[in-house]
Amino acid sequence: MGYEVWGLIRGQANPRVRHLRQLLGDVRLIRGDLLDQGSLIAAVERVQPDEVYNLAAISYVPMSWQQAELTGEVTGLGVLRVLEAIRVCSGISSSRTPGRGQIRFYQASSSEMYGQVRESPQTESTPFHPRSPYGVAKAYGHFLTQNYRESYGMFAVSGIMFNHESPRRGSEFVTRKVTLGAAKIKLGYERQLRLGNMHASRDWGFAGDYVRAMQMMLAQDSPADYVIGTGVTHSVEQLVDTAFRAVGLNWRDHVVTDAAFIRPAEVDRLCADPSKAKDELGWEPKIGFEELIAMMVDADVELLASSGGSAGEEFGTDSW
Ligand code: F7E
Repeated sequence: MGYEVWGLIRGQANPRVRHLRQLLGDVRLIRGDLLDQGSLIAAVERVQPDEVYNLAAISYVPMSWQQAELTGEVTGLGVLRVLEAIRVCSGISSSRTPGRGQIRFYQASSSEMYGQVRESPQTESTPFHPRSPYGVAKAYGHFLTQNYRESYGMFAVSGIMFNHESPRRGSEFVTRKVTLGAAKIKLGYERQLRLGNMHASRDWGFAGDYVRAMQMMLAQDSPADYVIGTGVTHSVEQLVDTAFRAVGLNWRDHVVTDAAFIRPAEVDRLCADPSKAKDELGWEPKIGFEELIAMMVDADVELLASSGGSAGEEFGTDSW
């Protein structure tokens, strides 16, 4: 698409950099940290971007109860620091002074903001009732993005992303935990998979489709927020059934529930209404649930076969 892409990395001798370079090829890396305002200003000054995508967060919901303050700092206030870096580097003062050539900003908002849902399916105007410190921090980032758009005329938009998955998903999240677990059991590396609430339901889509939506949102003539999801919901039990069937196993022979994975407050059921994205952006997901899970299971079988069963252990699938 003619993009020159820069990625922000944090920390000293960050062990993920080597892995990132293998995965991402042409992406250039620059140092910076969402906890450090100056580093973000320096990064924006150095790169002079046309578009900034804030996909960074502490994103594992259970961890947000363990490290609530850090989650607020990174997932919530981190958005403020990125917006401030853009504002300062663009020379925008207190007045509404949008101008040509302004930097466009995308914020990855989350369906976790709906939490205990007020209506179903969820649209851009459904009220929020977050159920975790993560959801609360995301709601802050969402409102702040709107506020910078309204206060300074910035081209700042939020995509309210429902769960988006791929073979690159960390193994602490339920889809990958299940596809990796099914593959390990199939290949004889493990016999059992321990999970939490099997009745929770999510609108799971393919991450590649969602990234396409982000880019479309920034290519519009005027800034607006959009719900991005498939409109189809499945339970964790249906997910497990689909993944185990993909490797010819019956999940009931292998899956046990474990209270260690039950959350202090649960989001029971999420389902997107992506009509606005369809009507205004022309966006639709290309990959459905069955195809997504089959893709993830196949990738995990292949990964395990080539790594001798150790795949996924760098993330761990322990209880929180
Ligand atoms: O849980 C249930 C769990 O951790 C999904 C993040 O990307 O999407 C993600 O958040 C459901 C929950 O994702 C296990 O209780 C049952 O109801 O895969 P998850 P999430 O919490 O929905 C949103 C949109 C984000 O923004 C987040 O950053 O599955 N569940 N048993 C389990 N979940 C996990 N992780 N592990 C289990 O053993």
